[in-house]
Amino acid sequence: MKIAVLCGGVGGGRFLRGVRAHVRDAYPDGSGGSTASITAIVNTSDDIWLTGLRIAPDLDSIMYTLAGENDEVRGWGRIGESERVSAELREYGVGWPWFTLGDLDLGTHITRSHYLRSGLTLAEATDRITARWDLGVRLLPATNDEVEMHVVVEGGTSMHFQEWWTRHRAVLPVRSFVQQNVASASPAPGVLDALASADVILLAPSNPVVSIGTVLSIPGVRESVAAASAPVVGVSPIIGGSVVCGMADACLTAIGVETSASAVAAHYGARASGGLLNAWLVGEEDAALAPAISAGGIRASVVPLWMRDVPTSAALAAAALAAAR
Ligand code: FO1
Repeated sequence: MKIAVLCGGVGGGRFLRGVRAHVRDAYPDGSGGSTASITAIVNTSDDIWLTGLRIAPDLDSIMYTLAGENDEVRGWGRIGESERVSAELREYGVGWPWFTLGDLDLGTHITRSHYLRSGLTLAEATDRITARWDLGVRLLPATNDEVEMHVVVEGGTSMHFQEWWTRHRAVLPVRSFVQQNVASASPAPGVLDALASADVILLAPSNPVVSIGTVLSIPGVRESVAAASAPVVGVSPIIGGSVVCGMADACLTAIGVETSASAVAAHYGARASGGLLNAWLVGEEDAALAPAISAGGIRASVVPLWMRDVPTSAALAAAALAAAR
């Protein structure tokens, strides 16, 4: 079975950890792995050049989570991290003092920047970096082109998404999101093939605007998902009217979408009427929304959505694959 997962960072990493655990259990290959393959098509619009290094938060969050090296409490970065270099950067007055680059994390950014400066693409660099661990999931950036999400706040100031989120904690009201260079970007090699050959396509419970939205905006991707022979199943990133983590509510409000499991489903649209979704998983807290979602042409499943640990994430993955059948 070939599974393609469109995803962002924190929610994407936890969800992929569940998909991996589930397929290892449901489709074992006899040596601890799985006969199923998982390709994660990862958002890169959070990416940024800082102090000469290319930072790729979503690729790194997913990689660290699948490697078991992530800081589960903080939600991003490496476990056992230190911040000696970033203290030096602050003393020199370079970089962003509000954006902490841990010492171990810097190892990743230095390695990635080294590969990029050697002429490799982001996808090639990602293949080499992730080869350090047996992740059991192929991480594929949605594009090799440098796309960045910028936010125009009320009053007209424009800033990189990361500044809006990490410096201002998404409290500055957004006038618009500007997906820089997305219109001229190309899907990374392998992205469209992964979608065309998938048996199931999953939309992880990631930010529908900044993460999934950007991946779908790369020319050719939305069309490939819509045209794919595989069923498309999404997992709501909203439970009981609230985001699980991150700032999806502020992002949804900025594009005029209500922060609810049904509004996000409608935002992606029903496959039968030109949208993307065959099925949509909502939390038990949102069971009352399921009939209306199904009436809209998207088959709604009510399941426990909280990914507290690997078993609950694996159960969610199992429910998503069951909804695909
Ligand atoms: N998030 C924060 O809230 N504060 C930080 O200082 C911070 C640093 C950071 C460094 C590297 C990295 O890969 C991620 C980092 N994040 C930080 C998280 C990041 O902003 C989010 O994980 C995603 O960009 C949100 O989708």
